Amino acid sequence: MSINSAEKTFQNPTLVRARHALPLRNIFTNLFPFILFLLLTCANTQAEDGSRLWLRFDPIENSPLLQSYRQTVTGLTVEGTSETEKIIQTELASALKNLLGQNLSNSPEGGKLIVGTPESSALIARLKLDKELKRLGPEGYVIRTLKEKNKTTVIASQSPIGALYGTFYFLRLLQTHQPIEDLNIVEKPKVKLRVLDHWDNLDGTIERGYAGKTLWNWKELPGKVDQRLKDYARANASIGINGSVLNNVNSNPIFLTEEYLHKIAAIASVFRPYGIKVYLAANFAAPKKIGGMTTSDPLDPQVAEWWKTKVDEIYKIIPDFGGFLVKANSENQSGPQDYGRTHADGANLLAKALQPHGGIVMWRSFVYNADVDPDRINRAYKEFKPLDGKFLKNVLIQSKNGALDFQPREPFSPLFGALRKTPLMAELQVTQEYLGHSNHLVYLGTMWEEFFKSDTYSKGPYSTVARVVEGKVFKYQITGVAGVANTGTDRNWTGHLFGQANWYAFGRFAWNPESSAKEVSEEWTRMTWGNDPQLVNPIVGMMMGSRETYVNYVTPLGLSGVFEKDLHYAPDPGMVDPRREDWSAAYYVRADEKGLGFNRTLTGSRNVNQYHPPLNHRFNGFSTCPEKFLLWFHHVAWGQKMKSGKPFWEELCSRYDQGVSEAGECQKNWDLLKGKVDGERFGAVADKLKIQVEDAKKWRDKCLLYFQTFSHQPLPAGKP
Ligand code: GCV
Repeated sequence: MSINSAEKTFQNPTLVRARHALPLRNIFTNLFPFILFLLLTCANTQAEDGSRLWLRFDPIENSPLLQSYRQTVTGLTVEGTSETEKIIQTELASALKNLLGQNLSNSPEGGKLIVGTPESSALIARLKLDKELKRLGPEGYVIRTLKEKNKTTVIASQSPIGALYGTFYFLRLLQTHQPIEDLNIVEKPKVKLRVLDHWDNLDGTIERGYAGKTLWNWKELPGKVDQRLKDYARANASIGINGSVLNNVNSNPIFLTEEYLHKIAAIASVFRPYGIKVYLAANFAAPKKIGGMTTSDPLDPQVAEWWKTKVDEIYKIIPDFGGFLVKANSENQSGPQDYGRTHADGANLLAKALQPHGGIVMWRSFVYNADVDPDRINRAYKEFKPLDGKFLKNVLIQSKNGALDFQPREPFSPLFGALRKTPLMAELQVTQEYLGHSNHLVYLGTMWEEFFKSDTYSKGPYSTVARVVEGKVFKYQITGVAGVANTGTDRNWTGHLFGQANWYAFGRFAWNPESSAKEVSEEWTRMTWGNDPQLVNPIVGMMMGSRETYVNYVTPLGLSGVFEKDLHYAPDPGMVDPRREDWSAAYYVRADEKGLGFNRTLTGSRNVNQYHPPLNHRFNGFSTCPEKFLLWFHHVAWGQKMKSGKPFWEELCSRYDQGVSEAGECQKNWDLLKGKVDGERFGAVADKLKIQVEDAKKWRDKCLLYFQTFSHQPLPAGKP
């Protein structure tokens, strides 16, 4: 029941006057505070389904902080009439009303918070920020307190999109209770393309999606556009994401037909004012499949003509179309190799068609044809390294963070640092295919920080993956970070409420790959759960440890590939897939009487040699290889003495155990927050943690019992 309808019931004159006038009035007076309390709690709880994400803007309690915010923001001037500038106006006015309880309508002159561009705002033009703003580019911005102008705060950018990004930054300061009275913030993204890849299918399902169905309602589009698309675009803009690939890389060519292009155009027009371009995953066989041609050979002039005509048509319908993402010659997707051509031939075919329109190609390096090398993880490097420099300027090679497939822990793919003349774009997986789907609480910020901080040594020390991706090591002209999205139609968007943190962190890391996972988790926690240190500290603690905990009970010490067939949720370390050897868990785990792990040293598959010195030596040596990657690079004997002094078997058992007990700790820590967060969200997370703790035990028990059939060693006391 809402407060309003409750009031109406109490004030109903017939009810009050007719039979019980006096007694009722007394009861009402005595019980009023209690009833009001109940109603408020109820109203609050009902709203807490997680749908507001980190953009909650709950009122800041009366405090010196609130007073100082109110004094700093006494008026608002947002100039310009573009769609984006209108969004800035409504966003600011409504956020400030909610946060500060101030109604600040947009005043044309002299507000104490001024937002805009030199073009749209005479006030900003007068500040002569042009040079500085130009250096920051269209997406960069400054937020500055002008001392000489009565402490006015200015959010300025070259373009309205930059001003929108600056607006969300400013609001984040308020949401996270930071001081705002003396600001001098200068920001620009370190990466140009910050793209979410949706593996969404035509039938509404999402490959590896665990939060409901696709947000794109193909049946209703273009006539009806769901309001949630606007909410999605807004959330992305708030974290700087500027592109969405709408369909699965296992792609259906139907998305390239005129009928679908009009549907996509309708989505693009909702995304546009939020600075988001749409991209499509292109099916390489489209000329044959939908074009009525007899071949899709990239060197056939008629095929080239078909793509040119198709791309021209796309730009007529969607003038700011971003370009194509392509999965070719991988997992049954067709590609240039079907015609004896190279990946460069294929990518350049599309790049040529897109180039006059400013479009780009993101060509995936996720290939692992068995005839290239017996070790799956050697294959992509072997295929792409010789092609370096053979791609057109508007092509990026998009590589997953690791050489295998989004495992809970992998060393960085050796392709990072191997391509000097071709921009390498990082592909991260936000959806938790191998990380407990939407059941396990695993914060991925720490995984991405580890990845981006890894030194590739490709141009001497300090050639980190982050700097490679940012184009600083090899001076790439265009740069990008992609993330496989975890969004869907679930009310809370991501299935698990903590999955939202991964969406948020993806945006922050794509904007700045040198971000700190801890800072990002703290920002998100404050905005999502509240600023009380009694909430922030334990939640950040849970998040920061969560990925290591998961690694411990799933793939400790550098294990990989231990998952059940197809679903990739539960353990099945002995699984042999009759379809392909390299889809089998047993292929990766390599358990035998001697020990466990994949020998990729110089006596094995020689994968270590794909890394620059000194990493190749470091990974090759047993004592120099970091323990977290041990089983990735080495086949380790059961009795091998480990750094802890324990034999390997005991160490392995204790890592699994540690994972289980850490998952239990996480659950206990959450339980301590009961009553400190709203009941609905508390319960939703508690339910998921229950599943996680049970799953952790299953992982430990199933894996250790399987490994024991080879090690023939006893399990630690108290184990299955
Ligand atoms: C979209 C893995 C996943 C597939 C995915 C593929 C890819 O194999 O299991 O679902 O396909 O990676 O990234 O192309």
